[in-house]
Amino acid sequence: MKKRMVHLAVAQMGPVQRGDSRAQVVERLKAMLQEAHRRGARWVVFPELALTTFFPRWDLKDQAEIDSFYESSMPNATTASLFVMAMQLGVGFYLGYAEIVGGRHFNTSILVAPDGNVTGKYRKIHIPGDAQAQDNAPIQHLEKKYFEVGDLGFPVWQTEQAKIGMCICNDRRWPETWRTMGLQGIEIGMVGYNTPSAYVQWDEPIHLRMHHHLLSLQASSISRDTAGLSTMAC
Ligand code: CDV
Repeated sequence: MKKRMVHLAVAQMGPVQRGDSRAQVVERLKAMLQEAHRRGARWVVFPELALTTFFPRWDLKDQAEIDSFYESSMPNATTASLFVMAMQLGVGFYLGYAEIVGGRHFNTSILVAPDGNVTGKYRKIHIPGDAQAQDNAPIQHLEKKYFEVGDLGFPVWQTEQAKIGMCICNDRRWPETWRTMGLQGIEIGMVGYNTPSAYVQWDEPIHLRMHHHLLSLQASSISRDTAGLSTMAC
């Protein structure tokens, strides 16, 4: 395999509050894209559901309000300037967002090439949490209420720099995610994630949370079918 140098960045954006607008979030993403470019990055990974607050933590009742968290097209009027900036800077990116298509709801990520074009799309397969709110839970995790299981498999995409695959958060903990992409020759695995500080189904001690996160990525990167894989998690 020919040796290549590809500069990669993960853009840790901090929390998005329920009152934050998409336009405000996009400005934050653009500022991080610019900083990553200044620091030499060619690809940037943004988190899971990056355009809004992580709404699965609330048991929302009003369908119109629920649907307001999803995007029906990408790019769209609010995100277009991020794509234009990426193209002008020649920086590709991974972006996680909630997608609504024909009344179906997915937790989605896209791969946007350094020329600004959408090259790949992935829909989260390992949907964690509950379909119904748990009584007396201090924080809900209702991804099963808001998303169906992704229907696009685990593809990889040949870009100018490398063969890139995507998954989303909980997907990183399951071997079939990496094996499926490994068998297709993945070289860089991009993972947007949003691991909550408290999870209703699993009381994981705080000191183990980062350990298990890194363990999943490192073990998957070094396993037989993904030898030489770089993982970028944000
Ligand atoms: N957003 C996620 O998929 N979070 C899961 C939690 C719920 C276990 C994670 O793997 O971090």
